[in-house]
Amino acid sequence: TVGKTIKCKAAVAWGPSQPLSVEEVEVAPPGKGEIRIKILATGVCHTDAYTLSGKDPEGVFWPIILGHEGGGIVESIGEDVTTIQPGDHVIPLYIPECRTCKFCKSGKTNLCSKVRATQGRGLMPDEKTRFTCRGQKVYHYMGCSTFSQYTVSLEISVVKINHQAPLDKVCLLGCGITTGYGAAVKTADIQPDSTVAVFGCGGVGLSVIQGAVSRKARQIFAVDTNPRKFEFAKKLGATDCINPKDFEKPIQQVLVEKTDGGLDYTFDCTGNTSVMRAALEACHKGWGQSIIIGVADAGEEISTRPFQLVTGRVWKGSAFGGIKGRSELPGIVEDYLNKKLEVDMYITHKFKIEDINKAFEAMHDGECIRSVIEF
Ligand code: NAD
Ligand code: AHE
Ligand code: ZN
Repeated sequence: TVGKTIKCKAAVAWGPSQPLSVEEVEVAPPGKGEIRIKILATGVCHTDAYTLSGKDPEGVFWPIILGHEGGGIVESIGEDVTTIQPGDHVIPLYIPECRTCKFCKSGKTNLCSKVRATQGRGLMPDEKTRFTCRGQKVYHYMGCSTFSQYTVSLEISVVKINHQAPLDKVCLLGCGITTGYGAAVKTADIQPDSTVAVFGCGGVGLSVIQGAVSRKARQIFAVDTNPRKFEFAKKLGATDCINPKDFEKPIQQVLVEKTDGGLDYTFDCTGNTSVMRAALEACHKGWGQSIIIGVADAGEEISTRPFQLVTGRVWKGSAFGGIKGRSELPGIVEDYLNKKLEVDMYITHKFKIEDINKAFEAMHDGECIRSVIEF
């Protein structure tokens, strides 16, 4: 198949809020600096549902192949690719790591800018796409498009991982788990003996809890409006579980009262801007830090009294947990293999690609942490 177009199955999104349609697509061979990957498994992240809903101001191109939480094996490589070989096990990265752009060289951020502009428009750097379906061009998503049996990514947008790691599990490290875990240990840099509140205990929030436990936080509040999430939160180390619906008072007030003035660290893992405000205001005066991870709908804005910041609370954000994919993700895969990081428990549902719409339904019904799709 090297150098030839591959025909395979993919779940194509033809328009906003329409069910995905599983059909045959053509995947062009990898160009210069590109690799073609056989995707074996992919998670479904809340952000896939967000873009499918049409509420992502950036995600306005159809048809598109969604998915950004995948694991696969390199089928072939394009010209000038030097660090990846056919047969390598890889995780596609929606934040690449080129090591040459201003952002990569700054040492201050994981937000590589090398191909961000074209990636945000669903295109490869040559302004073209590598997917065709029914004679029509199909757009890429976040540089990954893992809802296809074969996909094309850039060399800078994949990380080679230990081939002993089961791809149907570590695919989840391609987004949700790494995002939450990194936000706790890297963006917030949680210190021992501190207090933490995690708003939203889906795949991302549960991973913040894991990060807080690894940093030896003293008290970890799991906050969710769906109490079915608490069983998972407790298993992963939450010390207190709180449902805001059980209280008349605003949740920030409840938490401030329970913690002698507020928390050292809080995290929004919901994407709801009112929750973001509550998380900031639940922070301790003088030093509390609130990290925004959730992705808000187009047009939404955050607000609080500036006095909240004047008096020492800090508002921050985190993308992919601040993790540099090529440099740091292999170590997180090793943490999983050495049983320092829980992944298996997140997989509450498994589907074949033909049933991928059921994974989106499961996400909305609240019983699900992560679905893994296999081809
Ligand atoms: P999820 O849907 O699995 O989990 C969200 C959780 O929030 C659910 O348990 C839900 O019950 C809870 N929730 C909803 N409203 C709430 C409220 N008012 N108060 C308390 N809890 C509430 O989603 P996920 O996959 O874990 O992703 C979480 C968010 O993070 C999404 O917005 C997603 O788009 C975003 N995300 C961001 C990044 C990043 O890099 N910044 C990466 C992955 C996901
Ligand atoms: N396109 C949206 C924002 C989407 C967003 O915030 N994406 C996160 C990753 S979510 C993964 O589940 C991210 O990494 N952002 C950094 C980046 O460069 O996109 C919008 O509002 O325009
Ligand atoms: Zn995601």
